[in-house]
Amino acid sequence: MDQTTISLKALTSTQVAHYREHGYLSPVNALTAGEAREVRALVESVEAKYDGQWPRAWSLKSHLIFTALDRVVHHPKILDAVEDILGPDILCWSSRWFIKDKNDGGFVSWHQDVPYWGLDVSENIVTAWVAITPATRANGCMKVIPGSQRKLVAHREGVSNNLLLRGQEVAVTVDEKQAVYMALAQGQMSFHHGLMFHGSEESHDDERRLGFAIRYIPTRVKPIDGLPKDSVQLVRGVDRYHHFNLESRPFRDLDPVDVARHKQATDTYHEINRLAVAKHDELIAQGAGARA
Ligand SMILES: O=C(O)CCC(=O)C(=O)O
Repeated sequence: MDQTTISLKALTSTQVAHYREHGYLSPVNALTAGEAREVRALVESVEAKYDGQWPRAWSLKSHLIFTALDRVVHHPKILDAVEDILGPDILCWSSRWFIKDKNDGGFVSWHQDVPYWGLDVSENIVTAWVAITPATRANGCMKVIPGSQRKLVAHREGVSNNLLLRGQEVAVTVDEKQAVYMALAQGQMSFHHGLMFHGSEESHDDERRLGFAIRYIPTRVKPIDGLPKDSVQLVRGVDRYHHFNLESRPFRDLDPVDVARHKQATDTYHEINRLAVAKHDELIAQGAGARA
């Protein structure tokens, strides 16, 4: 989409140009501090029932089973800004919790996202990373390498203590001096492109770091051939392509029907994640990279 011919809803043309050139944008206002506090209260009430930890089974796509998280994924301030980046027809492909506590050892190695998602890597795929608590250098805010979104690179897996599902890490040297740290106030968000090199360090701070990462894609995005059919939620506009099954919104927390559908959706996610890895080398050999 030619961004110069549409009127922007939330971002300035300078912010959109920054995202397009550098692959990230931060900070962007999203939730009010009060809205973020309500989400934190939900998370901590759930954690209190499950040995003080957010259940692993609900790490992904928890917006399908909790109404407060559904509201975040559909929040007009977030979607207006996402629309400025992706255009009017938007799917939420997934969401994911990244939670760190002081000295828990959790970190995220440098990696790119889309190669693990079974989606066309040349597409403009964006994560809105929403700070449910303040994200700072001390508690391990996210860091990015500007401009790294232009090319898909090889990854290795199994880096321990990594918060990522497969412990993946780019198999190239990263110049840490180029890193930009995306500190956020409570309720703010950052955007990063799906091929951006990004990661984060361990927390050494008393302030918990609760990050809710929401993955948005334009409806036109094609899944890679040969994978199980994935599911997504239409959050704005119209889906004229029907590349995915459509997910429904929850009307109350943990409705058994929603919980069963959520399990099916996340099982498919894991299966795609596993199979997509095998396609990496093929894509790298083709010189795959970002179009947007
Ligand atoms: O929360 C973090 O530190 C990393 C987040 C991340 O890897 C992602 O949103 O893809």
